[in-house]
Amino acid sequence: MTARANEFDNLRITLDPARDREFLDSWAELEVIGATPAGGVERQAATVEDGQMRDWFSRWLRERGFTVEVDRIGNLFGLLEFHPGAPYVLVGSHLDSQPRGGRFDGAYGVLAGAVAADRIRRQAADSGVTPRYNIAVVDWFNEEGSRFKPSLMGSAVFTGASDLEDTLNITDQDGVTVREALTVIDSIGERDVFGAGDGTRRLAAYAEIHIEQGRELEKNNFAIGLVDRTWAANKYELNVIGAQGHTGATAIDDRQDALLGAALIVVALRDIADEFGEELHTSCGQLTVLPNSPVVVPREVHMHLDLRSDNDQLLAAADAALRKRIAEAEIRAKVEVEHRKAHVWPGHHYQPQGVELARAVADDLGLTSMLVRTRAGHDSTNMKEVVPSVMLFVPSVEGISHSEAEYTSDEDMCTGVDLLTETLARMLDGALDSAITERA
Ligand code: HGY
Ligand code: MN
Ligand code: MN
Repeated sequence: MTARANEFDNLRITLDPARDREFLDSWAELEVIGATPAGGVERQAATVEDGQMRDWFSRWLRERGFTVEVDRIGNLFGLLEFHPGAPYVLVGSHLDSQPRGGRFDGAYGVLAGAVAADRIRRQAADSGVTPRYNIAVVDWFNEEGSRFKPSLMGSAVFTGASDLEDTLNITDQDGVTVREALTVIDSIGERDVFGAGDGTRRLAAYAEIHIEQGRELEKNNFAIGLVDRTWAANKYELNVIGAQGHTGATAIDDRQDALLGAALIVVALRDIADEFGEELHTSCGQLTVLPNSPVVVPREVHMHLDLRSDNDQLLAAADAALRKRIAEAEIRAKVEVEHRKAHVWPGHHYQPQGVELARAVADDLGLTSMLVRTRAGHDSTNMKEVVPSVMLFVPSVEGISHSEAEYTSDEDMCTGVDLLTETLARMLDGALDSAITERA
């Protein structure tokens, strides 16, 4: 299905089954960590399985000569320093997963980045020619945001978008803090790996590869997605407050049913999506019902919702529609709705120089590529605000993600590793030096 070139002029990358094998052998070791019986994985942030994965990955890095360091929010780095003091090009993604998640989301990008970096290390050793910049590989802590909210946690602290202390004090549903959970898996460092305060100062650029989690590449039969923009997201944490009562005895008119209020909001989300069309995605992914007992009218429901769109104005209109429907739900169910927290990211562009660089590499490798917008959040969503960033996609079968049925073929993964290796090599030689970040 995927177009892969067999030979090129003046290029370091050629189709090479032995090299693919290196990636695939490591992948076979990695994908079983936290495996679920139905073919997925469960490695939520800072759980035992996430810790096992991080230990495996640290060993993998050390065996190949990387120096492993963990920063104060648990981001795990593998460093290859060719020139002491020179900036780094960072490449990676995340090793944590959703509950009963897919094997590929995040983990593919971390291993692809590590293998790409390792190929460049070996090439430098063989040729005696070192890149201009140093290389760092990263496993961002808690990209998924399932156990600890919000998502994109490690990269948000790294880029200064979130406060370190506040983040370390965030708790999971059992009241365990991020700090405690990271301590349990022995994965919390004492310093900022790239210098105090501003981790981005010593970075020249960032690259990430990921499965598409959508159908565009598959539908159009393209090998590579060049991500030029991210959809905006508004995530909300609501608390619906009613009054506890007897499900049999309390008169319907007397009830303040928090679950009814929550249900009305869930239905409103779908109605709003239907009304606004394909440019808006809405959902509620988590409800915590209190006391969650069969004969008790629920007194309280915590809800996590999200609204996403490529269009900022449409998102604002959807937000207004949702607020109106929440007010209606309050009246109908006789409940009060508190907005506890929100996590918002705007619909920004990636630097065009990064997109063009990746397109040129894909062309040189004989790979078909197309522009795509990411609807999912990625750590590059944070990184592109502070350093020139490249975001690449490989196809996802049927676009299925956050599911045990998530699948990307070996061939597509290996193609992505080749593309990433060459893109990284050019970034290490300064290909994105002229790109400007939005927040610079
Ligand atoms: O898209 C998301 O919200 C997740 O962080 N990847
Ligand atoms: Mn991901
Ligand atoms: Mn994910």
